[in-house]
Amino acid sequence: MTTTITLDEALNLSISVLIDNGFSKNHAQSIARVIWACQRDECQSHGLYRLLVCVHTLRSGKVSPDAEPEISDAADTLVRVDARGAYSLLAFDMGRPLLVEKSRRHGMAALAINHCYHFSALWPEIEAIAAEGLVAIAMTPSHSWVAPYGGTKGVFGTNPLAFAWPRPGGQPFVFDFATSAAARGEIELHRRAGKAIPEGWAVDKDGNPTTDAQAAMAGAMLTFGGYKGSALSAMIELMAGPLIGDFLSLESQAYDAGAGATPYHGELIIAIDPKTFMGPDWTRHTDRAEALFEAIIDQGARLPSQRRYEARARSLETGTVTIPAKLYEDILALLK
Ligand code: NDP
Ligand code: PYC
Repeated sequence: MTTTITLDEALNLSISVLIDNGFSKNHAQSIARVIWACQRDECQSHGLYRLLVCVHTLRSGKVSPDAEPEISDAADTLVRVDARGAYSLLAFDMGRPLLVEKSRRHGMAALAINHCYHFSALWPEIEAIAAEGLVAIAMTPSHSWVAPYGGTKGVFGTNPLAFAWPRPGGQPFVFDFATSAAARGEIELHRRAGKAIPEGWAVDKDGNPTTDAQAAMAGAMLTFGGYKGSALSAMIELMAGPLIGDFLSLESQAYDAGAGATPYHGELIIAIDPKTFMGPDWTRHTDRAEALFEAIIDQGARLPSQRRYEARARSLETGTVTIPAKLYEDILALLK
């Protein structure tokens, strides 16, 4: 059973749920915009479902509903934003203008968000940076749910890695994926729907392969691409953890102390100005990038984000989104 609501209702409902539960208007708007965009693009694991997670995290006393982020101009090529124990999205919104300005001035720059709770997909952030004509890379740890290749106990987070390449006159080339075989949110959605998960996503608490979503959540998730995903996941732990002076996924899990709240750590976002790197010949080089995309599409393969852009066009055309009826009921129950 599903429920269809308008895009306007999806946004207003998200803001109301967050404000009713105590989030400040600024936080509610930054969070709701990203949740809404994910639902519009049919990214179910990070769409309206995340309202349940945000409210649970607030009610467990973990996330600040109203801390104002503190921005510091840490170096020529580094912006730091201390989220001060609140969700990451307002910190990103506030740090982005200085990141863009520094990238244009110096060719590249990084934004380090510290001390944030982080629940969101990364593509809305890097898409916003690509809209400024910049290349972007983002990464973040989570909780230590994922076993390293060859092991059976959680060490890594689901650690998403996202990349955006701006394209002249078109939507950017974007990928954004967990370095685990699937995002934790996908397993949670399978559990809610009473469905088995595919083989290769997880092992149970005794280290045996499982397709049971509940057993997977009690055991350990597996990396994508075996040892390659495992190494990438370790890189994300290091780059968005110790490098920016913030928690590893293991430390986030320990800090959670069984609350089952959103992970608490940092995020690293890097922006690169292609005009600075490519020099005066930059249009020739962007044409060469376009030739790469054509070589992919011409043989019937698709670009990452094509499904998402098609979903976006569909949602904008109908003016609606569709979610499981039970999820809609659970969200309405959060209103006060
Ligand atoms: P998916 O496996 O669903 O998709 C990952 C990427 O691969 C997307 O860019 C997708 O494009 C692309 N893709 C999928 N199929 C194909 C194909 N056949 N050909 C080309 N490209 C393809 O994502 P995950 O489940 O791994 O992650 C989902 C979300 O979860 C991400 O947005 C991530 O940021 C978020 N996440 C957030 C975490 C956090 O701590 N904040 C932790 C882990 C994940 P398309 O969308 O068009 O299908
Ligand atoms: O789906 O793996 C996930 C996730 C973790 C934190 C936010 N999303």
